[in-house]
Amino acid sequence: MNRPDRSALNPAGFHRRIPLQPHQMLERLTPTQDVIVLCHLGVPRIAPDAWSLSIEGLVERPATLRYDALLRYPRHTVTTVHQCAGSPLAPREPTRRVANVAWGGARLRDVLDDCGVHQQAKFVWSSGLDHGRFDQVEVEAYTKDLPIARVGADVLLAYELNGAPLPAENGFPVRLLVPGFYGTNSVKWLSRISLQATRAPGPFTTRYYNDPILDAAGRDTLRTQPVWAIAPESIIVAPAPGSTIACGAPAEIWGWSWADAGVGSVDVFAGNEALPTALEARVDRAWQRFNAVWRPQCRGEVTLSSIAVASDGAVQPREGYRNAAHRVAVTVV
Ligand SMILES: Nc1nc2c(c(=O)[nH]1)N[C@H]1C(S)=C(S)[C@@H](COP(=O)(O)O)O[C@H]1N2
Ligand SMILES: [Mo]
Repeated sequence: MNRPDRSALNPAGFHRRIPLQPHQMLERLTPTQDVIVLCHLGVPRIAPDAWSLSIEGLVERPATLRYDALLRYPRHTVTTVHQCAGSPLAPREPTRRVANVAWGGARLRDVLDDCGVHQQAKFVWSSGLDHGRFDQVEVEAYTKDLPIARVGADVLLAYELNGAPLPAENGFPVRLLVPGFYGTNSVKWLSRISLQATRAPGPFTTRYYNDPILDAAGRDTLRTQPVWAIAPESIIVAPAPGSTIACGAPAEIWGWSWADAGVGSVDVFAGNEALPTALEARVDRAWQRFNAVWRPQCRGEVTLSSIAVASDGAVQPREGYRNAAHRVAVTVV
């Protein structure tokens, strides 16, 4: 059915771009053209003066915010790791689709304060202007939720990426941006915010993006948890897979690590050998560089790996989860 009130999608349908492999993530701040793009339903094309955001639900004063009014709120910036959780159809598969970028926009907190949030509101529901079919399911709008306690200081109604207006694919003119949560929660082409007492219905909060909770033995407990906070993770940028390393001489192994809580330490391994590893402190919510020095023995193929330990003690798993350790095979000659 043709619905003229709905935004045109170009392209329509699932659309994604994964420009960089870990060994290509050389830059601290990812250039915009190298940022991952993930659109379940297509890319709406919206002019700023045709855009507005409705704020409704458990608020004293529901509002419709236009683009120029949004720009009058104080501009806030956050540099943060931006990571796709991977396919909701393969939630335990590591994909390492990640970037580190600067976002600019208005604080959601400031806008909500002007609307007066009711005490009973516990969740922020957010919907985009994209619509269509994903995995055989017909979707009216891409809708996500987050706990209201999370809104705090740095959840943004973002209109800038790396100091320029958002590209269409990344949510132009305005997207939600939840620093420290997986990208899936940061709704692009944002059109509606609704304050509610419960989690949002809809496929992207109920059917997809809920992880099975496993017990200590790795068995499914039949309970799930939403894919919200980014779990501790690290990637080895250099050496690249398949590199040849000279034996005897010191070689540097370096990469990036991140977690919602920040990373407290990283352990780098050459085979089973743990290497002394230095880690920089977190600035804002950016990823943190680690580096280790290795004096390889002359022994052929070696697998390098790294394990991040978050500041709250959570440890990156070796396998079986989306944040499982990254392994890089190199040859020592
Ligand atoms: N409206 C809408 N927002 C969305 C999506 C979407 O399909 N529609 N995809 C989500 C997913 S899964 C990710 S990983 C991020 C990707 O953001 P980016 O394309 O700007 O990198 O957007 C999220 N926000
Ligand atoms: Mo994603």
